[in-house]
Amino acid sequence: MTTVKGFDKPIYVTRPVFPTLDEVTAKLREIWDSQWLTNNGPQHQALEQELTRFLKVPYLSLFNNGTIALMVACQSLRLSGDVITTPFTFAATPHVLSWNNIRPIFCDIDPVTMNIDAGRIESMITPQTTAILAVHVFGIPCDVATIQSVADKYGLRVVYDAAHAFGVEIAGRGIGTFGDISMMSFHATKLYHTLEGGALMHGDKNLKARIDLLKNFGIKNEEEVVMPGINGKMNEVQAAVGRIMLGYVEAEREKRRQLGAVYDEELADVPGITLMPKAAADVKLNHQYYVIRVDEAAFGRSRDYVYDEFKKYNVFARKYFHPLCSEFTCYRQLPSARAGELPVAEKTGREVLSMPMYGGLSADDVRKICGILKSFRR
Ligand code: T4K
Repeated sequence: MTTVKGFDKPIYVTRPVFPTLDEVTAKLREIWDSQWLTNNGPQHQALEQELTRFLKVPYLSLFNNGTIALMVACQSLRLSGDVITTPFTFAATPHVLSWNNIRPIFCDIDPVTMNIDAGRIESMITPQTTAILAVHVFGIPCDVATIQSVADKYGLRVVYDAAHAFGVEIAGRGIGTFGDISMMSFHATKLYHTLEGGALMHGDKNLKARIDLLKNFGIKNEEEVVMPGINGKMNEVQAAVGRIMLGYVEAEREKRRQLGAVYDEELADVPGITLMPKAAADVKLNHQYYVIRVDEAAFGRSRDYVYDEFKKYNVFARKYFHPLCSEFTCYRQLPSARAGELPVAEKTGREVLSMPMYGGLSADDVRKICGILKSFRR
């Protein structure tokens, strides 16, 4: 029997992409020379233009993080009442609804893509429903066509949490062009980052003006404050790092694509392991995450066993997204969150495991991680 060895150093689910210190120092010098640190400075203006082009969207507004951006998206569309969303997401998604006094209505998910089950949305609409807040989970696009047709039929707004979907395209169209507004997160753990940061994307010039007011306290000029805004501004250091990181993102995407292919190859025939879902042929993915599912009956071990056992080998995978948002104490009393209402999400939450995925890993590292996983099988 061969014994599988662990790693000498911890292998985390991800590591941020770091630009060189020289590049950062040069940009910091520009900022010091400009004597401008925040409030729509030159780095901010430049990054906004660069990202608008890169992400192929008509309009884009930068934010200090993705959560505040999504809060402002709800405010800018004046959402209220109930909003249909997914339980299989990061806490920020339903939290922004709550912070806007909106009740999240959890809809079950698709068993393959793990995104909101677009075919179920219509049955959940009531007179209180004002919008659909869908998430392109792990960068796999939602069924945008079905979601839009349901929204059009009932006069609902569509907001996408595209936190995971930087650089994703459908048939050459930027993912941020679907729905009324899309949010992206530029958190350090994302494929592309600005240390912390985020953006809203949409196709409406008037909406951009409103969003830009809302993220700056509603200040129109020194004499007029025209709406109750918040402080959602990205500062110059974040924007400068973002400009540097644009030069890294395609290489990082390609490295992750190659590592994803190694996972696919190594785990293809392992009973009880479901690979990262594939997208339609016309989708350009970002390969940010590699997520497997562990079927306890077929694999002989549970996801929790795998997660715990991996740690003994210095591998720190993550259970994104367990617990489901509908299982949080602040939401589990909602009728849509009752046990048994969300069977696919509940099963997925028990089975998913985000595997280490970042450009600093080698193909051999991934083969070793897969070897460790296979050694757990009973
Ligand atoms: N919507 C969705 C669907 C989201 O996934 C998120 C964020 C949001 C909205 C909100 O966007 P932001 O407001 O964050 O812009 C991480 C991220 O903090 C969070 O941004 C992300 N989703 C979520 C999926 O993952 P944690 O609590 O798992 O992060 P943490 O600190 O445990 O980091 C994960 C691993 O990364 C660590 O084990 C080690 C490594 N790491 C992390 C950091 C911060 C480093 O090596 N260096 C670092 O600096 O939430």
